[in-house]
Amino acid sequence: MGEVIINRKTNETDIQLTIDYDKSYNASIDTGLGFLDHMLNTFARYADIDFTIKAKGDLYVDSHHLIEDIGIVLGKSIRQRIDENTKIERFASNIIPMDDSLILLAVDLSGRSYFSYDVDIENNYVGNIEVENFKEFFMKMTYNAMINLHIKKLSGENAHHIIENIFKSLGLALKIALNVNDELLSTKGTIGG
Ligand SMILES: [Mn+2]
Repeated sequence: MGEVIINRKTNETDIQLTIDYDKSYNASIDTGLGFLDHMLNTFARYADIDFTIKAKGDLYVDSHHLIEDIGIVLGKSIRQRIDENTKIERFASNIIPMDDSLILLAVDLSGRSYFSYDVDIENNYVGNIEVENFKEFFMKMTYNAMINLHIKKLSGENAHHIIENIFKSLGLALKIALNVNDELLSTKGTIGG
């Protein structure tokens, strides 16, 4: 019922994602990138969803394609969930601290894509992953989910904390915004794509 399965295979990546939005937190995550596994687990924990992903990518190139494509697949999953449940809270925002980092995140599951990312991070790498790939992840997720997402770093220096805080904030916001309601919150009459 609440299960959404998205499989995507290209010459660069092979991803199988299953999310059950109606079940509580459970995670089985294997992307071949330790830090990304840690981030997806954080997201699943705070979104409070049952999250299973098995992904392989052309990591001999770098991690760009894999991270980008997981963003696409997660976005498609969110879109499918919204299309199947349009009577939802729709909006959520939070300001969450995590150690030195303070992140403002706001989301509107509107059916219209808009992505704003004001996050400067001094380090170029976190773990063995280029920091810039995470902007790509959130952008592709946003476009494929057809939602409005604003992410702004208010403060913070540690790259691990800043990025983990964003995944945590995103999970917390989506838990609220995807929450099934009894009315369609739109004067237009649709939040479909
Ligand atoms: Mn951590």
